[in-house]
Amino acid sequence: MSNLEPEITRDSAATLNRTALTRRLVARLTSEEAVIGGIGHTNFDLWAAGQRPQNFYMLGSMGLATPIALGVAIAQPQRKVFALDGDGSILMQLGTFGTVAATAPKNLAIIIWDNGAYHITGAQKTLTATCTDIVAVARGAGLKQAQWAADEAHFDELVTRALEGDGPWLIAAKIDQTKPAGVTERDPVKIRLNFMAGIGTRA
Ligand SMILES: Cc1ncc(C[n+]2csc(CCOP(=O)(O)OP(=O)(O)O)c2C)c(N)n1
Repeated sequence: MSNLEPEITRDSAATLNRTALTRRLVARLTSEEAVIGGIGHTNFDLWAAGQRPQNFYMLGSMGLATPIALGVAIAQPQRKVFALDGDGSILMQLGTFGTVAATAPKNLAIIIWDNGAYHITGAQKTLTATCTDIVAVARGAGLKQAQWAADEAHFDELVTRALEGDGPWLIAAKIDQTKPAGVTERDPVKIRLNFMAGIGTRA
């Protein structure tokens, strides 16, 4: 991160679209990077962006994408790992930021889709819609390479840094409340077995 870069805040960041950004991210993955999709809309869009054996789709529990991704990143340090999560979900697991910072896996990137709402359960407002800045929280927890995406091009730039440079990284994107482009097939056993095969822990 350059010191000359203008500081981007949640307020100054453009409002982007999760479906579009997820597709942009997935299109960049050429080295069997693992992607852990958090509950709900986040993993629905990951599913809709094209299923990959290295994708894990978390069903049911909020805030577990990052802890799962951390485990994968530690177990397989040669593999880049992305965790995708909604703001409501990560707000339930803020301790995770400190754990990631303390563990400091170079191969881990966390992406937070911040729509300021628990959208899937009725768009109740989350704290980020009022006062909480996820990037500031992450930095305070020790994740120094945490940044808002100013716009789509900047999101791509931050993904490039995560793919090419040493992490841990956190990219926060302010997003709109458009519904996701698909729905994940609800078969947890199949998801687990596919993922294990995808990351080479099962034949
Ligand atoms: C521990 C727990 N509490 C509540 C729920 C119900 N629930 C499922 S998804 C969700 C909202 C998720 O919000 P966010 O992560 O911001 O994603 P969005 O729906 O906005 O895409 C809630 C409250 C749950 N699954 N698990």
